[in-house]
Amino acid sequence: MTTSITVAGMTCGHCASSVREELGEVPGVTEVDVDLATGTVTILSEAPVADALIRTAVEDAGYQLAGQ
Ligand code: 9UX
Repeated sequence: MTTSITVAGMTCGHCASSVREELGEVPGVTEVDVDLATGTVTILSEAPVADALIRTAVEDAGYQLAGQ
């Protein structure tokens, strides 16, 4: 399935890589696509991934979900 989130504060390619790596380690996630210009992050997974796991991964990478 596909989950779209918006991540605030990513300004460079390294930011995008950090977010991609952390989210990629969440169980069940198969692919992560980051659009640096818009902050849109698309997560592909075998099954629904809990919101809390996504939020924690984003925060572990050093960023926040937009609006939080
Ligand atoms: Mo470079 Mo992106 O410090 O935060 S990794 S702008």
